[in-house]
Amino acid sequence: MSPTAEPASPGTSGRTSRGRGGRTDPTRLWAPLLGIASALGAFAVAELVALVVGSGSSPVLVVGAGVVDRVPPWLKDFAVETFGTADKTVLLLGIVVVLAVAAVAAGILETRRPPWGTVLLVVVGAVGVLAAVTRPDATPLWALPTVVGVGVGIMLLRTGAARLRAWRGSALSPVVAPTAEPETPLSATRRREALDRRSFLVFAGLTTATALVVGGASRVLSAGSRALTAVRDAIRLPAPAGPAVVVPAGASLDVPGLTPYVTPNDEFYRIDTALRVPEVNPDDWRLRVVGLVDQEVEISFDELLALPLVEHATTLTCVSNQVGGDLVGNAVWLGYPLRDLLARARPHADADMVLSRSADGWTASTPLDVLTDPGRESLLAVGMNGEPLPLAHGFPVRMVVPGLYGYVSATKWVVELKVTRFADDVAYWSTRGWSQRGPIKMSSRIDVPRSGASLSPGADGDVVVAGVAWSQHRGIAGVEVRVDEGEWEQAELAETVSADTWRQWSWRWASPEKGSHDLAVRATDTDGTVQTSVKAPPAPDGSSGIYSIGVTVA
Ligand SMILES: Nc1nc2c(c(=O)[nH]1)N[C@H]1C(S)=C(S)[C@@H](COP(=O)(O)O)O[C@H]1N2
Ligand SMILES: [Mo]
Repeated sequence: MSPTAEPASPGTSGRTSRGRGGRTDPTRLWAPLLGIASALGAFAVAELVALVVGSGSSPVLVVGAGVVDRVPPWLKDFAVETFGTADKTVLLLGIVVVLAVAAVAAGILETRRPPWGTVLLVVVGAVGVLAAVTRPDATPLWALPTVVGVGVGIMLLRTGAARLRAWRGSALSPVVAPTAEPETPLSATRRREALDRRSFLVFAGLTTATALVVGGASRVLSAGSRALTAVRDAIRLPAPAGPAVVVPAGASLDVPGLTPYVTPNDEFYRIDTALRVPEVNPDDWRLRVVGLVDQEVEISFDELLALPLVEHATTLTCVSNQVGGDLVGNAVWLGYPLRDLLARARPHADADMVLSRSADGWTASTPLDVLTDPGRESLLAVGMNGEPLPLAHGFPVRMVVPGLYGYVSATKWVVELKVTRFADDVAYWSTRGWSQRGPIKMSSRIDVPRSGASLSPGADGDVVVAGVAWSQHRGIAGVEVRVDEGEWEQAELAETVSADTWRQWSWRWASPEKGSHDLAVRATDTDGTVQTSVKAPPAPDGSSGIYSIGVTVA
């Protein structure tokens, strides 16, 4: 046993004698809690200030957004793959945990070693300010919520720490000469301790209560999205000027568990860098076409709705989708052809790209010739499956381009189109290791049966295998299924409304043998190209490879 473990050391014996009567050091419990209470106060005030400064300037959100922007491709892949659409919640939780640890540390430091708690808060505040002012859509004012919040937090922390130290002093002060003048010194000490304790606890309690009330109130007041939802609900979209999309019954096979041909809006995958859905009021919305053009164009939402709109079904796909993954969805979009809008602006001959920008500063680079192609319905979309765009899918206006991954084409909350050149401008994900151009790779997926399923063949002894396949803009011409190392066998294709959507397929597996089997699928497009078996990860330009699952026939 080490010598310092003996109760003979000065520190230990001193504390033992002072701790008589059950009195212990109150800072052990209360210093960390003081840190948390001060942090709550800081955040409540920051949220309140953020209300005035503007949505998006709230400290946790700007720090989160800063983290999102600095995430390397492999980590983005990992997060999307592991947490799916919950990746944002996980990130925000992570930030809250880090902040809570910092708050506890600040409470302990400021109580024990002032002013190190203050120093810690200043450092955390500096990070927050930096994150805020470097947001692409930030004004210098965005520093204000963090500055005011941290200022208030430091005040609370210092005041609380001083009171806590006073309480500690009286709680641990030695009881002098218990034999002389019985009762008096002891009760005097206790009275002082009680006063100090009360002074601290009232302060800490008031701080916490006020923080919760103020924080809660700012949250309620910031629920502007409710107001925006009402605005969205009141919008009546015009009918398309051209033919409406009519989905034939034959596009949807009657196989339970098969992905529907048209994805309902509330089941449509959502991918974007926005931690809080940007709130763009259609009354304030403007789209500007700028850059290498003869004529800059600006258009309002009402002007857009008054133009002849077309309806077109397009299947969106995320470049982060793994082979067999579900970051893909099909919708009927209503919008104005981008080629018509660009024609008004008259792009210069040396331009080859359109850099589209969203209200929250995100960008995508789309080849100009894809957008001006008379044979391709690239839309400035306002409607999705017969409704105004949902807030999370780009309300009030987004881009939809058949055949390109979303990260280079599908800008939500779009506010600017800059006609430019690939040599001169690089978009958001392309500065983070992803390819500048992103045509969608042909792919196919088995939805039924599920991977790992244990199957009992139907009355006829057969098993139905079904799924979807896509090769946007070229279109799917065939799908084949293979059992184990057998031959590729032709599946049946459902109907489709255009080459820009996926197609359902099904295949009847006749009298499968009992035991474990692998099922694989591959597609062929209308050019006769067969889906590659070469495996590629999502980064830098989309996954490839053959999807296969294991099943057991009982
Ligand atoms: N403003 C903005 N638009 C964006 C993105 C984004 O991060 N911000 N992500 C893009 C990506 S990567 C994809 S795959 C599609 C997804 O569109 P969805 O969420 O409507 O499915 O949106 C694109 N548009
Ligand atoms: Mo994406």
